[in-house]
Amino acid sequence: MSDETFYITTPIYYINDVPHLGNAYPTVVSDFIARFRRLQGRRVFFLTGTDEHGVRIARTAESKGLAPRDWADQIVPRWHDAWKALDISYDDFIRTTEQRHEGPVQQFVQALYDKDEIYLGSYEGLYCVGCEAFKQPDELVDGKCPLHGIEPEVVEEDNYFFRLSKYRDRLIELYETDERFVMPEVRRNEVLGKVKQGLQDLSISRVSFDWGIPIPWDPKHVIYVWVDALQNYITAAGYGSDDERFNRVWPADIHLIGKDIVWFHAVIWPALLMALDLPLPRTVFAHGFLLVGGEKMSKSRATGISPHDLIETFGSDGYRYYFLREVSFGQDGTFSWESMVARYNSDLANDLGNLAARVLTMIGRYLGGVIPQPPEAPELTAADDALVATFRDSVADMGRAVDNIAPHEALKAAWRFVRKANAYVEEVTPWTLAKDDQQSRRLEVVLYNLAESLRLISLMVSAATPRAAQELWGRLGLEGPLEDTRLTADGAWGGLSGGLRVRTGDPLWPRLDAATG
Ligand code: ME8
Repeated sequence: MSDETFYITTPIYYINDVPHLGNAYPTVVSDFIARFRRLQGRRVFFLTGTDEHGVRIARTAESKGLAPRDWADQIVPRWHDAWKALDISYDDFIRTTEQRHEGPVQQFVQALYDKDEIYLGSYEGLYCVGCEAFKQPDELVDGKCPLHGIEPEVVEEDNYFFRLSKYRDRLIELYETDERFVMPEVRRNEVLGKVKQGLQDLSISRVSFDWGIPIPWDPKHVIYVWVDALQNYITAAGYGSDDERFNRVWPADIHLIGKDIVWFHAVIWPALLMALDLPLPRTVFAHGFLLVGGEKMSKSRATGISPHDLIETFGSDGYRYYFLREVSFGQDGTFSWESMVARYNSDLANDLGNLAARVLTMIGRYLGGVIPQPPEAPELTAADDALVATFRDSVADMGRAVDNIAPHEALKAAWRFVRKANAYVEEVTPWTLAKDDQQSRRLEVVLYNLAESLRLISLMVSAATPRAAQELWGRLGLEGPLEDTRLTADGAWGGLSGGLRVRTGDPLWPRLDAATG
């Protein structure tokens, strides 16, 4: 199992604009999970990218007076920049306009056609350009798409259709037998209910515009942007270009997406894969929306805030930590400046920042800055045992929470240990021990335990706050990138060697004033 590649994906984003907090959200969460799996020693493939075809992008480019391709080439670097600023450790970034994607997508669609999974028909429907999808009249509110607040356009054209309706029973069986296929459960039930009501065949080509991948046997049609986009998950893994790699990497373990695009991922995508007898992704996890003042944040509404605006104040770590910890993953979350400052101050500046500062300062002051030798078992007291027990429980809880795709629970578990270490300081009062010569070995033991706690905490928080974790690691006198460490090998209590020289320094997270910004 552990030799298998752990494959996680974000949605590939529309490039009608630069990234906003909503797009950064699944990207940060995927990065956290990818980093945590690497820490557990897994081979990881973490994919993100951009969705560049379709009417929406064609119109955006037109409004800028540019060809779609030129617009794409101009804006994609801004997406790279945002992910760099957030320390996103993706292994690959796919663009749907790349040859490595377009060729295999044509192969895929041709294979469907050859198997008679596709036929020519005509369609009349209401198309929402924001969703890049046809809408049923009962999905509209006051004649408008509830997600985009715009009236869909009437489209009537000859289209190729995929025989989606044929897969209804197999899909129902999938949702009913595999409870991890669509998560969380509320989304699985929604999808199950909707599919039970019936499935219509899916229009998979368009003729009225040409910004897309041509249908290989009838190039005046372009492939429907969603059918094109979904395939990024397999083309980046080697489908149609590198079979050996594809077999090794695919299926994805997690497609992390927002709840707005569950239908495409949990219904259309598995049906397309079933049609070609390809393995299905293991889990489609749909997270909730980030809301500002009660409204969904989006590129087309004025509530879009740039990640850069927040990174300036909170740093990449503070940004990542807030969204990972504050929102119950899977539910909607409300972003506010005040809650971000409060979370930063309480968890980062106070709990962890103070612990690090106190421990490093005491090692400096009482032990000349050198980590003492590890204690032998008989030297340990009940207080020490309780500290170690909390470490073991919280690291195990963290692993379970990541398995359940619950980053907020994972960090809650890590912080239980951070708070326990602070409570231990209060309990063993090293400053009292320092006044008593008889207690010099006891002082060494407790400061060893605290330094070891800091080492393990750097490991545990490194997937969420990689910069501070690396800094803390270095201040403990440990060398090398934290990214090369493994929980399996380095995550056992007692792994810290005596004799290392620690370094104090500026606060890891200076406290923020509530009025900042
Ligand atoms: O749908 N809160 O791209 P997209 C939380 N290209 N998450 C949000 C959000 C918000 N307010 N707004 C957006 C597309 N998101 C397609 C995907 S995948 C094969 C193709 C996140 O640019 C959320 O994860 O509209 C959502 O699913 C994704 O951004 C959609 O980004």
